[in-house]
Amino acid sequence: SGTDTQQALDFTKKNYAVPNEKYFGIAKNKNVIYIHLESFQQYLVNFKLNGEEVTPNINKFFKDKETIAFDNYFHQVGQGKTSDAEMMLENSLYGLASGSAFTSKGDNVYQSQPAILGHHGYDSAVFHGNTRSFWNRDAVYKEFGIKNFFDSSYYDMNENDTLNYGLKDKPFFTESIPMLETLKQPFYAKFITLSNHFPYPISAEDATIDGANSGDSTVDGSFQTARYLDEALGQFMTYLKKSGLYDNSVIVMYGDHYGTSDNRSDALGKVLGDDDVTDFDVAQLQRVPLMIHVPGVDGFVDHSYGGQVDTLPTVLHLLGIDSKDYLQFGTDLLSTTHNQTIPFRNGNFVSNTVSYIGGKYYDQKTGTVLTDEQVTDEMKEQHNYVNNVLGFSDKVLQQDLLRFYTPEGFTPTKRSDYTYGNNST
Ligand code: GP9
Ligand code: MN
Repeated sequence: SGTDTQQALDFTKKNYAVPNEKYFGIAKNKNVIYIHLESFQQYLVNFKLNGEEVTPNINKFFKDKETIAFDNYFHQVGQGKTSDAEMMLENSLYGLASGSAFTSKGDNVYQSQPAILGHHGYDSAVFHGNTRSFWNRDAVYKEFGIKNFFDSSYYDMNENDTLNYGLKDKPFFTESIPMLETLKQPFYAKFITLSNHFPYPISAEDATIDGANSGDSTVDGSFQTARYLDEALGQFMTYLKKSGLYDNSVIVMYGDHYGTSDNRSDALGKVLGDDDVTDFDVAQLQRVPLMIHVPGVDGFVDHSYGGQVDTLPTVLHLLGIDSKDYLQFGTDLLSTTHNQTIPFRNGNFVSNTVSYIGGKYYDQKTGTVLTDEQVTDEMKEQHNYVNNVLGFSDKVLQQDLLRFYTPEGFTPTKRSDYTYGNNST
């Protein structure tokens, strides 16, 4: 109801973090390019396998003099995996406790990034080499205000160029370029990669490095598919630089979620040199990359704790759009009052001082379990915040609360304005 909406709004208003003056609006009117790194975790960044970097191009982007990179940024997905990551990045709302909100809440009202940017004169497109109905994207993207959805019907899906969930990343980027060039600037564009996905199959021809040696073929192969993704990206980066888009766009690269599930952590631990992967370690492994390239900015590695829900307010503020009037649960990572308590979807959390995992509090620096006496009021407050924020976010999705609130200057998205799919072939 309207009252529930007001309570959720009051909660987000109280949590709102004011933009950092140093960064607010420095990327005004620039294009925004998101690159969704499938199943890509932070441990891959700068990781060497057999003495060689696995992802040299991503490492280069991480260190770029104009990149603000985060090394304590966590995925927060639940069962909705990729779709949960997209939900969080486009709306700064959490996914649901079970299932995928894309599937069950695909008809809700949203005030998403592509629609917000649309009101600021942006064109928009998502590129993805799988069929558009996967994760119910063809329905929910319309509610998000995404003008163009280039799904597999726009690509050459020949046998050689496809594997696992769809188009391989190299032909994907190559074929996307002419479609990207049809967009009007400034644009929002999101590229959702596919090749680095469980169970990590790869052809002999595409495998340009040896796999790892843990004995778990999915863990071992994932280093080869990560390299393939990296090479595809390297080619795309070359294009972005040559075309001038690199200097005219905010480029956001992020990992969507874990690539290795908890029950394979021991195999992964073998490769990473950790022979006793504890519950605490598994939680720490949920770090994924977030790298934001901003033309002209003095780049650095930011060690603040953050999560996927924090991405949207951060990017909006870089573009000079205040998130204040939107119902968003994350806070700007670059704000001096950014909230560093990062909820996971199951109610666990991590933060710069303490982690809460499976009913136990851990000292974040040492990883040791805290005794009851050592658990401070502040930690309990963090725990409280986690329960509240997840509860409010669930209410927004379950009761479709954005129906009852329209931010000033925002026009509700109309599904009938959008048609997807290429019927010309
Ligand atoms: C499918 C792709 C994978 O189109 O985005 O989704 P996931 O299995 O990672 O949730
Ligand atoms: Mn995914």
